[in-house]
Amino acid sequence: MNDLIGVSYDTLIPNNVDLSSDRRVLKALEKWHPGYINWWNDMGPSGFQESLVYLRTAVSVDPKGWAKFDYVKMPEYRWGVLLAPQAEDRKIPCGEHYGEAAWQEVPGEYRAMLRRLVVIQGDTEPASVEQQRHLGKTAPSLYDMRNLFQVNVEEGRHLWAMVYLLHKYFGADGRDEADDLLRRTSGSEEAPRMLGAFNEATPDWLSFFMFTYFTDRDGKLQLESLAQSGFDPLSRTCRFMLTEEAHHMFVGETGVGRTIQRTCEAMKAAGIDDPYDIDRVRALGVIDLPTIQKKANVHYSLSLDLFGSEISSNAATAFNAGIKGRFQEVRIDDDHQLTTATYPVIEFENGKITTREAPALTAINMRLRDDYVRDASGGLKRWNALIKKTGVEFEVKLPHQGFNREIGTFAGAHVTPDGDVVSADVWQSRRAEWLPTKADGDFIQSLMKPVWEAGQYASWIAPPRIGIDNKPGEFEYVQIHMA
Ligand code: BYC
Ligand code: FE
Ligand code: FE
Repeated sequence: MNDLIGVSYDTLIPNNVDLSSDRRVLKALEKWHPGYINWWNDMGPSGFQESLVYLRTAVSVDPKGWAKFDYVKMPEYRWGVLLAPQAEDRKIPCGEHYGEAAWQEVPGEYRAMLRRLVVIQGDTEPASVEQQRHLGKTAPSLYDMRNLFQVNVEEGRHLWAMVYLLHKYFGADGRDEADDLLRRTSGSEEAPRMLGAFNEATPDWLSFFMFTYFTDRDGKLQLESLAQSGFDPLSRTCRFMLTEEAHHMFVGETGVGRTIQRTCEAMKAAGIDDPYDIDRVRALGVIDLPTIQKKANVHYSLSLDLFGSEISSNAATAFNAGIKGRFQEVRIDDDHQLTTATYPVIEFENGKITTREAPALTAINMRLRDDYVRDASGGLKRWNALIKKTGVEFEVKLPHQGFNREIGTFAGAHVTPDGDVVSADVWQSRRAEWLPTKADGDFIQSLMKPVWEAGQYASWIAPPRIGIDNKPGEFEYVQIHMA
């Protein structure tokens, strides 16, 4: 029974994949569901499970009308399985099967590779919810608290998206993988999450905004490349996830922007011109710009690690198989097989940073990371325009790609944010200029005081320019009922 907009509510799990006539998968998902709810209650937003949150729920995959806003208790959010509409006659866009019909079932020879990618993607989603679970308690406003919870429930839905694929297409080992996605935990010693950045702490709201700006953007680029997959169900689910992802990056960009705005306004009002006059700036109850830069440095460098090694046979194999494409593969004007093409790859060797042409097929990760760097630089231009408008002289910059890296050619290298190669000793002695220190963290923590009156904002952040769903400034985005 489908309603007008194509999403069916006749099972526990809203969906547009006709679950009600797919008893096997429906049963498997219904069996997985209680474990998910337990995970959400244990590892999801701490302390706010009883609160009413003004959330958007996906009720359609039509780009014009997919969302509905209403007050919801988070554990009652309708996490659904929603795929973008099937494109007619879709072809495999790259690799050795280029131009063949896209797969509707898992091609046997690529089963293991596909499963691995789906599992890695799925693993990051709950990880981010775990990383952010304590932030509600120090929300700088109800507006921000609501945005945090919106991001959290949608990351929960992204987990559902991958779990659906595992149950539907990967049989018994898919079921085991789906269970393991609820077993690993961010930061755990025994069973950590799979990728580096997802085991780091998100200790404060500035980190949350930087994470949604920089790390959710890795999500965007990875989803873009999985949206090019020749395995059509993966492509379709990623295409819909991308519509939600846009909001996460909006939360990050505007969150950092509002923080910067408030700092500059407070400096101007107090007659402070020097952004490095840190004690005086901090005494105003705002976060000094150099510390904001340091936070950007950490989150950007951790996010660059998520692209894997510049030269990768895994990535070449996935591309060649037609399992993972390049960013906007179908718009690229080439043979989509990369039989002879080369691509410039950055390399650290014998203490020097150089660039060399490598076979493009092996440089898929490098290329996606370049696309990411371009995408990530947009927000910095807008942040810097905000600063300039207030008359403060400061520019937020992306550090060099070699700075603070643990994966790829720069792992173990000592590169400054400006891109100079220095000795380990020099790097260590200047570390505190580039990355947040314990004292920086403590200072930020001291500002993280909850503000729970509608329309009020913490000292360190400017109000948003417009409300969510066009709500007025005084709107009560969260009705708090503590558990
Ligand atoms: N940490 O050939 P290599 C998101 C491993 S974020 C730990 O260099 P490959 C989200 C790698 O697994 C998007 N290990 O790399 C954001 C491999 O191990 P094995 C998540 C790492 O495979 C915010 C070995 O090193 N989705 O959605 O080409 C909130 C050599 O690998 C790391 C995806 O990532 C690391 N950083 O590329 C919520 C898409 N980097 O197999 C959600 C799926 C590499 O030798 N994943 N390794 O044991 C992929 O496409 C690829 O696996 C990667 C790595 C891009 C991650
Ligand atoms: Fe996600
Ligand atoms: Fe996200």
